Amino acid sequence: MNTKHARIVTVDRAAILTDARREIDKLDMPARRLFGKRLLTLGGLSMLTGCSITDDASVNTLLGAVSRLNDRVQAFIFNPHQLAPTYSEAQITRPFPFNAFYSEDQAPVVDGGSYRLKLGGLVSGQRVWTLPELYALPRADQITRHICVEGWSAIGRWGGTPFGDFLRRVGADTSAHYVAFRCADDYYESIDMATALHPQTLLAFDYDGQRLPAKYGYPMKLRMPTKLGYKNPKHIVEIVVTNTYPGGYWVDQGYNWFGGS
Ligand SMILES: Nc1nc2c(c(=O)[nH]1)N[C@H]1C(S)=C(S)[C@@H](COP(=O)(O)O)O[C@H]1N2
Ligand SMILES: [Mo]
Repeated sequence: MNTKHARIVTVDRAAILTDARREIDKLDMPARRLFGKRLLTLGGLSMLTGCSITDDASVNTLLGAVSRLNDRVQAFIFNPHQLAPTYSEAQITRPFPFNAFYSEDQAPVVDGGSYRLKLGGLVSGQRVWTLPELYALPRADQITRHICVEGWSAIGRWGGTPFGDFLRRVGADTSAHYVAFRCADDYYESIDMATALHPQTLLAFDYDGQRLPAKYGYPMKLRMPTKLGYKNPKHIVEIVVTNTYPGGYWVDQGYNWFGGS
């Protein structure tokens, strides 16, 4: 037995498949059907991803490749015109849950008076925006469901300005791949341009008819009913349009980047 083969047999095949299945289970339903459980053999996965599985580092490479494949499939099947379900006021979850990588009393305190939203990257109008200027933009409202991968979902009502229109207004290159967000806490996130331009993607300033309270992301969050909770950044301070993959706070710890729901 050569050393390479010796290393192959030390890899726990069942554990790899469990992890791979977890990656594929993050896909939404049509994509999951597309993959099917038939592909969930080590041979099938390594063929699909072009990875060999010889040691722990290669296993991580394989799982990363499964996740990136998952991104591409989700992007491919994402319908930019299909709307997420909306709900009635009576269906709003009260109180709406708070979630962050810290507890509620540690939510960042942002001073609205001195706040300036920065725009960067592939944007011709790289000026800063004050809150009153942003509040004067055309308005939209939605009652939609927020789904967190920690196992809860809740219906909430957000108000703000359609993000695609805002991107066009500021002269963003809408053929770029990514829109990245930096937040007042240590959070950061990035999304695909198709989702940025989706009609229900909202730069939200309000929650349930009031200014967003600190816990829900004052002074603004990106609200996307087509994406999982962790993709929706709160406390946005900078928006960058780019072709360089920016990652995200949870994504860089192994969550799937596309994060469609
Ligand atoms: N800036 C920032 N945005 C964030 C997070 C965070 O910790 N910081 N957590 C994310 C996660 S995992 C979820 S589920 C939602 C929670 O939003 P909520 O507090 O309005 O329910 O915010 C997302 N956006
Ligand atoms: Mo979440």
